[in-house]
Amino acid sequence: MARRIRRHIIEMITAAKSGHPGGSLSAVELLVTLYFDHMKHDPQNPKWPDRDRIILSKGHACPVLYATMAEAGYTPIDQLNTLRKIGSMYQGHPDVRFLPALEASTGSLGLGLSLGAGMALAARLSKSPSRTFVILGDGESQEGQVWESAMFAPYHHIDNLVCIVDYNKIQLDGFVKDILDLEPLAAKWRSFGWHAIELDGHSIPALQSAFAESTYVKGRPTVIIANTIKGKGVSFMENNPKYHGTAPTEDECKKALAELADPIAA
Ligand SMILES: Cc1ncc(C[n+]2csc(CCOP(=O)(O)OP(=O)(O)O)c2C)c(N)n1
Repeated sequence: MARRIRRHIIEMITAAKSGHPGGSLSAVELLVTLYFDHMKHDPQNPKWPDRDRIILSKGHACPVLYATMAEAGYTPIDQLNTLRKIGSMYQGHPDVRFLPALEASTGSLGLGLSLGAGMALAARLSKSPSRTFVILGDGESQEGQVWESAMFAPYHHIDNLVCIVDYNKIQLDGFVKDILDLEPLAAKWRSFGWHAIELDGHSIPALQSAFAESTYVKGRPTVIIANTIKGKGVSFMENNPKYHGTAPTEDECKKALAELADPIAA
């Protein structure tokens, strides 16, 4: 499924001739594990009040969200290539006006964890078992509001909230450590009162056990620092800041799809 979603990402962004491949590819296993293994949700009933919620705070990486939601049965797969077209449900950043199954419109970085903390707190007040998952970028983590919500959630003991940092070490036009280093990142989250787990964000078994662990942590939220590779799965995009916001050419698309071919089908 992860490989399939990577192929969708490449095809969608190539068709749109613009978009963000690097940060979409780094987050594939995070979303696949949540949608296909961990979260309680129902694509036939997207507004089920007790559903688990996911907020892609790093909204520019929406191709991974759209491809995963389509494969999960929320939206049509055959329209993925309308990404970024006027009127498409697959807007350049997630927009609930066009895709009501989304939990929030995102893309203005820094806001998602506040939204998620509010949703998780609301669920608790409503005595709902719903849990909320927020996916945050590392460059995004330089935004001040991230740390306001990081302070808020443990203070209010919001233990049905899980924040996943897609720690791919690259932001818009360079490496995070050269622009505004986040280290020591896990220690920062722990000092704010979070239960912090560090893992390989491309390991589905590691993600499965971390999400399972988060359900047992009581009295405080969990943050998963997911070490990932920007552009993961496509050799010439991996760890290359150029592919933060550059669409593949037709030739690059062919090369990428060949690398992502399904070995079982081949
Ligand atoms: C408030 C705000 N400022 C700036 C931008 C422009 N912008 C889009 S993506 C990006 C870099 C994000 O880096 P990171 O969070 O590391 O994302 P990833 O590497 O996971 O794609 C920036 C600055 C934005 N979308 N929102």
